[in-house]
Amino acid sequence: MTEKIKGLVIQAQSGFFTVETGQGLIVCKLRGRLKKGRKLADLVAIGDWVLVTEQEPGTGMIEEIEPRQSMIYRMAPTARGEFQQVIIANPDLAVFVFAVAQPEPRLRMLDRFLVITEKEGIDSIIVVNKIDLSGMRKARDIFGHYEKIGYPVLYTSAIKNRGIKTLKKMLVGKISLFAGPSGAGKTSILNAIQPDLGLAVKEVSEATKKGKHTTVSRKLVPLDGGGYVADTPGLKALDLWDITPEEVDGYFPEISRVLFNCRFSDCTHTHETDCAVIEAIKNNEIHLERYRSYLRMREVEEDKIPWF
Ligand SMILES: Nc1nc2c(ncn2[C@@H]2O[C@H](COP(=O)(O)OP(=O)(O)O)[C@@H](O)[C@H]2O)c(=O)[nH]1
Ligand SMILES: [Mg+2]
Ligand SMILES: [Zn+2]
Repeated sequence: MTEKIKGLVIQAQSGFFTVETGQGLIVCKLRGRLKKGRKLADLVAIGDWVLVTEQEPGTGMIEEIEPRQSMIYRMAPTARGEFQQVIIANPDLAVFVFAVAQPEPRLRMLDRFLVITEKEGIDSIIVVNKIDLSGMRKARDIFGHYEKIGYPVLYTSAIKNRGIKTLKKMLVGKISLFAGPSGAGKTSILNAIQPDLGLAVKEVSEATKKGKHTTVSRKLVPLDGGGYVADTPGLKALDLWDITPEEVDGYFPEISRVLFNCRFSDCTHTHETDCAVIEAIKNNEIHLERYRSYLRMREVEEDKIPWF
């Protein structure tokens, strides 16, 4: 019997998967028996750990797929129903890049990203870029409350090369995903970390251009010091949304921390007296802007809040 070799899927394109193993790169197809049954999700994606057998040198077959710890996916409508496209499996870190100005930061977008990673249990860090335009004080005024929630916040300037070394260290040995609005400086930051890295990585962005329906290749771009940055072309942040209003509570850490103290178990955290969430807002333990994002995700209209 041919020996099974463990490896990491670092590229996926039209049914071919490049697997990095201790014995080099092996370009694999998926063993037919793995494809049996109703297929409503990508069976293999970049970031998956697999067992492969080598056929010819450098080519082989994926025989087994290890269980996934987490993933970033989008639901794509097809004739046979919603298909779960896996953008990346098992990312270690999501890096959300926002500019302190130019463009003005949209915290609603950041909060949506954070809810997605909370749902999947993926560690997140917030990179606040272009501090050369604002100074630290203004940057902290806008983003400081995220540190209190527990998210690492890193203040950078790609242009002045500030904070880049610290960020680079945080990426070593990890599989990281970069996301953020267009113009925030993702490409510039990646280029500052490693020459041409920004060119190699097309980010998850809030691009407004209509996506072209071409077959995309997804890959992990290697970092010099070990680790990878995920290249996830053509994906819009809004595509990732698959969260119902009912589950939102659990994905705001600072809200889920206090809501057990509400007097009634069916508290809606909007108008009730003795609501622990409202109490925490009044005590500055929950930031009002976070609460606004929370309301929006729960599809509660702000003018329904009597104490606003
Ligand atoms: N002032 C300032 N401008 C920056 C900084 N980082 C990037 N930029 C500029 O912001 C614009 C968008 O940067 P880019 O890296 O393409 O953003 P991306 O769309 O997120 O990849 C470019 O004109 C950059 O030169 C920064 O730290 N400070
Ligand atoms: Mg870019
Ligand atoms: Zn409540």
